[in-house]
Amino acid sequence: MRFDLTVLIPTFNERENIGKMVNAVDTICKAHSINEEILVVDDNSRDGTIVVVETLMNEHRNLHLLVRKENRGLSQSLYEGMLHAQADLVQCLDCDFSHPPEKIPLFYHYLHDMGYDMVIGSRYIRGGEVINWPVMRRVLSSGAALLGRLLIPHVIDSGSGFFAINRRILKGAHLSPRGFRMGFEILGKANWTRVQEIPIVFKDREFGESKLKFRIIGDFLIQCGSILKYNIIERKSSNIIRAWKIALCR
Ligand SMILES: Nc1nc2c(ncn2[C@@H]2O[C@H](COP(=O)(O)OP(=O)(O)OP(=O)(O)O)[C@@H](O)[C@H]2O)c(=O)[nH]1
Ligand SMILES: [Mg+2]
Repeated sequence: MRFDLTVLIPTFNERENIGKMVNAVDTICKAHSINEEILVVDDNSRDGTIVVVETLMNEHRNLHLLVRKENRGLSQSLYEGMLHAQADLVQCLDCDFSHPPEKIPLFYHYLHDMGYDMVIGSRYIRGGEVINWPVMRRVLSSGAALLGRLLIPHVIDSGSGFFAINRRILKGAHLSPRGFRMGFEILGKANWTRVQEIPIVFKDREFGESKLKFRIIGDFLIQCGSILKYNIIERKSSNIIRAWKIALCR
């Protein structure tokens, strides 16, 4: 079967959320005539997430599951999911309802009808918002967004995690996914020309445990170094220069 879109949902111990999220995605896509594959990429959860997905697969023929047994990590899971996706257009979406699935048709519109290479759900542009986050979390997230803008200045919220791409931009790019910011890795190294941000309201999770650890700050700093090296020393990409040109011309 040919799919219009692959919705990639990374999971690690998301038993309380995954069923609701699969149903929500399916309902929204069907209502907008989007023939979607839902690909759950799980890092060998021990809480029953896998059984929930396997049961749902009996009623959702478009639901697929990839269970990874090694090298756990969010960005690695997303990358592996992108390589396994059956559609050219891929939407990444957290399982905990922090990313509103109702926005998927708008991401799809920008990719499919308007030909954008990447669409990013932004918490920090007009109309975007974060609800229920403690002050510390807001400070760290805004700081990381600012640091990201030193490298890719035309994108305000490179780390939102709610983004969609046309997979053609990955061709020939040597990504080294680590940490939580796969969208930033793509912005730094893949072959995009047109990127669009759309506002999203990001809500803190209600169910399940956070997997975020302080070490993702270190992962992000290493990732910034890797993107700088890729662009400036190895000259495998001119994304940083392109992003600065776009930002300065605005
Ligand atoms: N496959 C996989 N998924 C992960 C991993 N870590 C987190 N996830 C999933 O990635 C998404 C984002 O993780 P969260 O724990 O919600 O991280 P966050 O949104 O930054 O933090 P909180 O919302 O506070 O929990 C969720 O769907 C998680 O289940 C991982 O190591 N492997
Ligand atoms: Mg979350």
